[in-house]
Amino acid sequence: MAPNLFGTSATLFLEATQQDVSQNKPSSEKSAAQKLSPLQKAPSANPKYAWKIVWRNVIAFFYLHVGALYGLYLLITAAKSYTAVWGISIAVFAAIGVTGGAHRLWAHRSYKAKWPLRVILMIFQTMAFQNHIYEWVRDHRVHHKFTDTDADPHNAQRGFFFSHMGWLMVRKHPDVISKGATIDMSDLEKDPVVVWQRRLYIILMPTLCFLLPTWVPCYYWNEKPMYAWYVCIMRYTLSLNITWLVNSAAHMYGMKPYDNSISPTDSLSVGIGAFGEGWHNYHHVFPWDYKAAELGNYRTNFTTAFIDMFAKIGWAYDLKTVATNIVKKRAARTGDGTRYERAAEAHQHSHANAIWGWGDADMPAEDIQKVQIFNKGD
Ligand code: ST9
Ligand code: ZN
Ligand code: ZN
Repeated sequence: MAPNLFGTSATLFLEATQQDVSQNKPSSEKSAAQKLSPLQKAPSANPKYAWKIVWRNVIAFFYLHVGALYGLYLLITAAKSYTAVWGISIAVFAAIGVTGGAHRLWAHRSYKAKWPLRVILMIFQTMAFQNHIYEWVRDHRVHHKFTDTDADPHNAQRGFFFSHMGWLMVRKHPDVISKGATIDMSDLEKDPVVVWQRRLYIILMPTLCFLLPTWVPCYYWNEKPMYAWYVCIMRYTLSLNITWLVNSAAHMYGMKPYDNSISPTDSLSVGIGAFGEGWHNYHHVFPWDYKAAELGNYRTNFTTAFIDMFAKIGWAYDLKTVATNIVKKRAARTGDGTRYERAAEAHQHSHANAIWGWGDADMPAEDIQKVQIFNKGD
């Protein structure tokens, strides 16, 4: 099931086929098409590829952003302070569900979690409505494996807007689907928590992301339903935009200390806003590190603090990280020299297969042998 905004199929709604981005077009026509279409900066390798706008999503995102502005206005002028505290709490839980759950646990397998923690993370991730775990992970693994190509669902080579939110308003490039089919998802298919969430997502998601967050302020402190609703819309839209910055800003602005040949960057501001997910150059090079950063600095990495806290009671275990000498060696070979000095014979390109995380068949043997594992469980 694809949990699109209003159901499993977008075909029920009005769609518009836009310009063909065929490389066979004359160059004058091609540059005109590029000017018209910010989504089409990078020409497709597939001459048949034409992009289709999913108007249902365009309208939904328009409503969310206008509603979010109104929610902000109500929050400042009229809503009760409890409503604000409640909104912030939901946003924090939902963020942890994405970062600690969908991202570091399920997508990258950078640690393991006992079932009670997996259930908590699944509930939190459902509150975030960023698609169910299975779909989120599939898109994210494809993003890591085929970064900066047409098979990358939010390919940053197609511009800021596309990688930020435009990718959710058009049909996927066929390469995403064909190359995505090569990604191993068997671990998620075996996890009952993931399977159960996927099956019930159509009920769980609206309840946990919209209905409950709106109902609680009305019932417990007599908030006006309209205020509670628009504050809920604001919380959701803001959380989406902060998440999307990891795909847009953290693929464009910042340093590349570990691999200079890929678009992901290390970005302090995204790191703080996105609960520790802004160390994106490091993360793309070492996606199996549970800290998603070289340094486990809690000030910019609240998610690491959360995982460490659950490691103390044994619910999070097999926390994987990368030895400093491996990090240094890689940075010297392919980094931009901003954190570690580049070796004299440093390469311009990494020559390394991109990998999606722990368990990817292309993981270098040295990285597997030299992995550091904390709080060993099984
Ligand atoms: C959202 C996700 O916002 C955000 C993800 C961000 C990730 C960031 C990661 C960074 C780290 C984490 C940072 C967190 C920070 C948090 C801080 C918070 C304060 N492989 O998709 P469909 C196949 S979601 C293989 O419909 P279309 C598959 O067979 C926002 N196969 O494609 C599939 O069928 P099924 C809310 C694939 O028709 C079939 O194709 N959600 C793959 O082109 C159809 O798939 C929305 O807005 C693949 N990768 O439609 C929903 N993909 O699923 C928006 C597809 O049954 N989405 N297949 O197996 C849609 O409406 C549609 O997906 C579409 C494309 C229109 C975009
Ligand atoms: Zn990742
Ligand atoms: Zn990325």
